Amino acid sequence: MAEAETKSIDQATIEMIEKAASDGANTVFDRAEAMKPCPIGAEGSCCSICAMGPCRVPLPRGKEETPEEKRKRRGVCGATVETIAARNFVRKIAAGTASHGDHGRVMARFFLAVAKGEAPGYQIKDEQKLLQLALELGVNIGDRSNEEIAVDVAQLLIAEFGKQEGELLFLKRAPLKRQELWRKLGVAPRGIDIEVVEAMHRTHMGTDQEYRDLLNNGVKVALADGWGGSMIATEIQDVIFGTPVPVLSQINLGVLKEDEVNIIIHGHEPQLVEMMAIVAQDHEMIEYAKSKGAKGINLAGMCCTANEMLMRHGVPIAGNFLQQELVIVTGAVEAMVVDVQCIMQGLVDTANCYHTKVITTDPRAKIQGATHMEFSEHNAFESAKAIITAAVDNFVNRGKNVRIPDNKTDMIAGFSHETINYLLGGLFRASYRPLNDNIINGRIRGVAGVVGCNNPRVVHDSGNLAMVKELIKNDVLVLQTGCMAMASAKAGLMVPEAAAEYAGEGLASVCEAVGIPPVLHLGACIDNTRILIAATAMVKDGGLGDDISDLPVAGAAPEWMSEKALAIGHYFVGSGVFTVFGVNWPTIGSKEVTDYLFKDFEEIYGGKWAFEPDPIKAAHLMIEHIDKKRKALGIDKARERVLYDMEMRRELEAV
Ligand code: BF8
Repeated sequence: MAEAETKSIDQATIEMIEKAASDGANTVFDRAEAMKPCPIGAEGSCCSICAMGPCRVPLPRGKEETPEEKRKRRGVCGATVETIAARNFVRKIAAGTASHGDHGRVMARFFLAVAKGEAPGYQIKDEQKLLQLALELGVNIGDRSNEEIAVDVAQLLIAEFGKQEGELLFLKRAPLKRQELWRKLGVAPRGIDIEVVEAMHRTHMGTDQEYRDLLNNGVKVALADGWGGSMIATEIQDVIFGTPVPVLSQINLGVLKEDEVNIIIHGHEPQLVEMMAIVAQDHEMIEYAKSKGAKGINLAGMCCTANEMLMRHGVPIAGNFLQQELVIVTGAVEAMVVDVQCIMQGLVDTANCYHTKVITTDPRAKIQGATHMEFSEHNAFESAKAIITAAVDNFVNRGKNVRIPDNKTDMIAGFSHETINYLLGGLFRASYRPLNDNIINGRIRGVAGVVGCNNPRVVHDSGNLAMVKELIKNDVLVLQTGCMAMASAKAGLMVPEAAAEYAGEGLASVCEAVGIPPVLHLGACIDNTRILIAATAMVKDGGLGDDISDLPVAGAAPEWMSEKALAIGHYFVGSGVFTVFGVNWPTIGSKEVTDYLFKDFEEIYGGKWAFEPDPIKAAHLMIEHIDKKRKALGIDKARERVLYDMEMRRELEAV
């Protein structure tokens, strides 16, 4: 097997890893090989929060530890292994919540600017969703204009970030039983910023030193992400840019065009890319590109920005997280335009081997060696035009060393909660009833969310693909977001025909009847909140228990890498979902902490964590959990009947 084939299962990626090697370009794959993970940090046993350390308290290797040895295994301040592992874990959750929250805050302020007419070029696209939001939040509609209503809604949502008391408004969306549990446990978040700040305080040297308390507080912070910052971002983006509906597009490095100016947009916040999508089609801009010898301007997305553009405009996706440098290696990219989160600093180094310009656009995220062209929503058209002009001007610098892999795959995206509701029930009786019915009658065994990043410690895309294929083969409907959604799309799982090829008979029959793929793309990572809303809608529709923890559902992130992924996982667990992560587990250095998250949490929250690096075994943990929930609901027999019927059918066919 060629060396590159040990790093990815995606042909375009393999081809570009080989090209990078022959061009002398350094990528994440090379760096991952040169830099082995620190085993002490990886297990959560390194405490670096004060200058008496850093203290390393790793598990003893190769021998049983006596209680006396365990008692002495502490940091200089006396912090136990449990405290150190729990503090590290909660700090990561706080960082993830802060990242999603800061994205949500920018969106909320942008929403206010749009409502006040201070962001020319943008308007409210989904009036229906705005009015629903206003009703939900108690904003007066009367005969007021959309803009007047939007000002009030925006102000209420902005206030969520700095709120000091009470509860986040969107907690009321959760099933009643869940809300009561959160209140009883004292984990209902008051605001978004306050929970992040309190978590940073609690985990400071010498504050909270009871690991259970720390981990429960971690739930409070994570809920401020899932039912707070991320949910606010999703809702506002739908109102301004439109709620996604099914859209056909293509994915992988083959979406680049040899004879056009290729611009990759990479990051997370969609206001710039929305305007870039408009400017790239502007007649004057296209003529300008022609004057430089290009046939046109080709925009393609990377990471979550790609998901945003795909869901709402059908803009093709160039690739997922581990492909960000490789897209530059094609030699065909004039500009890599980035904003915040998941942007590797290595991009600049890779770009130095080619003609690509790396352009940072957000005041919070500059990169040494990149060109900074700040985007202003108050002057969006001009900002976007300046960036695209810089890319077009760079076309003449494209060298001869260009190779675009010809891999690109068709995909369908755009499965928002509203769309699923409509597809299942129709416009006038939109509901999750048909989904619940098919779960109850056993055709669909359960629902799984498979989300998260890529990680070079796992063969690129392999964890996702093995897991998703195993789940759908076993009649589990899969919902996806983020970079994992892209891995499935590249492998052809996000077209309706995939149901007949890969899904079990029960799931395939439902997909065929509704006309959907067995793997649904719900959007970017902040849109994991659509999964929370979908789960809540399943509870409210009836027949599957009265809390999210009763549902036959499970979650996973087989190739995760970011702190945001931990925040997402923890809010799913705190919302009652069994969640399994691959790659590594950041508290493995403490048996107590790990047991608390993997066992005790189920009794407290109805959801718990698990770690399983083998994706097939992980899929079976999810299926086992789904079956356990089916049994508790008394619907396990229905599935046996469906399978029996199929068996009988096969026997009949054989006769
Ligand atoms: O926020 S899946 S690598 S791009 S963190 Fe990042 Fe992970 Fe991709 Fe989107 Ni989510």
